[in-house]
Amino acid sequence: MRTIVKGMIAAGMLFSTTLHAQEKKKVALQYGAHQFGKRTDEAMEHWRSDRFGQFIHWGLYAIPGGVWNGKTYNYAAEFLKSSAKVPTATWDSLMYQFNPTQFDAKAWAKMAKQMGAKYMTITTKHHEGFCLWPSSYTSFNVGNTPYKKDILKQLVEAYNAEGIDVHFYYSVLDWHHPDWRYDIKNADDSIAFRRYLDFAYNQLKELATNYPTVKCFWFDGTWDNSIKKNGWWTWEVEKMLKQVRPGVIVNSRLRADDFGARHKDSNGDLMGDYESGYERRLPDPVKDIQVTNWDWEACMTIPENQWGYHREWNLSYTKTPLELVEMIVHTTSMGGNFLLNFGPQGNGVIRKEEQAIASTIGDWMKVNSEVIYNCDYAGWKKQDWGYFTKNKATGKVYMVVFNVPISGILKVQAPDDKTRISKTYLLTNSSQQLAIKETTKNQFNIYLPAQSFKEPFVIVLETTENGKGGKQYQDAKT
Ligand code: FHN
Repeated sequence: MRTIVKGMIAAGMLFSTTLHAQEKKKVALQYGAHQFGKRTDEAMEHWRSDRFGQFIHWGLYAIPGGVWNGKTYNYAAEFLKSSAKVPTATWDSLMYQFNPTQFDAKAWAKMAKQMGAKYMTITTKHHEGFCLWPSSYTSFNVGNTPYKKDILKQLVEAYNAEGIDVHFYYSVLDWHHPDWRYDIKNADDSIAFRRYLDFAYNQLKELATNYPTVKCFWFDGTWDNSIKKNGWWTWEVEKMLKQVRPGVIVNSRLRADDFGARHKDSNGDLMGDYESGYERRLPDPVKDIQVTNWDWEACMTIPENQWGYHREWNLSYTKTPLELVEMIVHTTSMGGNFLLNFGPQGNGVIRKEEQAIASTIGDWMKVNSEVIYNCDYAGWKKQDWGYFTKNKATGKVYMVVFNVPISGILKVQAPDDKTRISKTYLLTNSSQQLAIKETTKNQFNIYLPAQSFKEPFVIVLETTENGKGGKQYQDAKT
């Protein structure tokens, strides 16, 4: 008994020392995370239930489309100014060629709707600094081009009319603005950059004020030392946006803390409302389940690394519609949102290759989107045939099958002893139930009907929570 008590005291001491050490490790921060865990308000629930969005990169870079003075640059088309070393004044004069007479915001919105996108994120200003709205804070904006009209307003109206939310991408990095600095090395930098921060703050306030249906601000270009040394500003911006537009959502890329830590503060807590660091990559569906501790979004290009329009479509491998569908499902299965990018041409038309991809994705979504919207990580062990998702409202679990085993048997493992499968059927034919057999502790075989499947398909699992599974099975003693 005495030994147990001694052990307990020792364990207690160890626990309190560890706790103390952990407490001590927390750094006091003024500009770190201001909320812990997922936001649970209606606006965030809505964002989370959308799951699939369309990203649009459109700016002056769409005019040269990756080609400068007859030379094709393989790097991202929106970086052409930098890769072709174009002087700022020369690049900026592209605005006098900006006249996308074939731009039809309604056609873009219809395409997004058919594809199944629930929100659209538009580059209001990319690194080149050109603004798609008539900003009062710079003349480098669409109002001073031959086109003149407010692109942003047309997009917001057209997408909202289709029931699609609009999110604003904003690059803090600005190649056009004379006060932008990559680092603060002296007092002059400090003064100039302070002017830049005021400018960007004012533009963001202008966007939040003038486009009241905006649902999210998607920051980019915040990785330089200049911003890392001004974490206070990133917090001021987040606060201001939320004051002007209560409920508005802000991605993690905006923020830097007191010590320049980005995305996650110096204590490891996420800043902003969701993690937006997944760019052109998805989490590993087996190892990275912990990402579900906070909201997240992955953004993806169709070519390897082109966001803006590039004249050459085949510079790199371009993903197929089914690869992209798999990414949408994979992302939902891990509790994230998926943002798929499009780069419209300088004339305002979305290239035919992207239209075709969107249309094929939309065809699949039309039949199967029930496994995406309002769905989440299901808690079932990942299997080689595909992904599980779970509808948050109905509790239905979906198996989205991408790889059909030659045996025709899909293996599944219930997450616990209580969960039992009561019914399985194809999403496209609920009257056709599939045979199920429990094979060992909490593991089941599901038998596919003898038919060939031409595209990823869905099996619905209805479950009960009153099982007492597993008692009759014994693990081997080896
Ligand atoms: O440099 C940009 C790039 O052009 C594109 O906008 C992507 C989208 O996430 N963000 C930056 C790189 O992280």
